[in-house]
Amino acid sequence: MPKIKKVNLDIEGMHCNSCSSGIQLVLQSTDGVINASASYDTKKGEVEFDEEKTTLDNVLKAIEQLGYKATPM
Ligand SMILES: [Cu+2]
Repeated sequence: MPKIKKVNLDIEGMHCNSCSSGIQLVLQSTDGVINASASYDTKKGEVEFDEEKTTLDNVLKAIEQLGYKATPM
């Protein structure tokens, strides 16, 4: 049974719309992530993931590897 968790994020370091789409694409292709969105306008994101397959820490690290800083709200 998947254990779905939804987390809102504050994302620092985005400077245009391609930053937010890049984050979105990488998160969506991350194993265990069901749905992800990021917005340059609001500097926020939302990620839905399966806790059986990944962790919030992994999601935050994936964003960090792209050069941004995400903080759960
Ligand atoms: Cu950018």
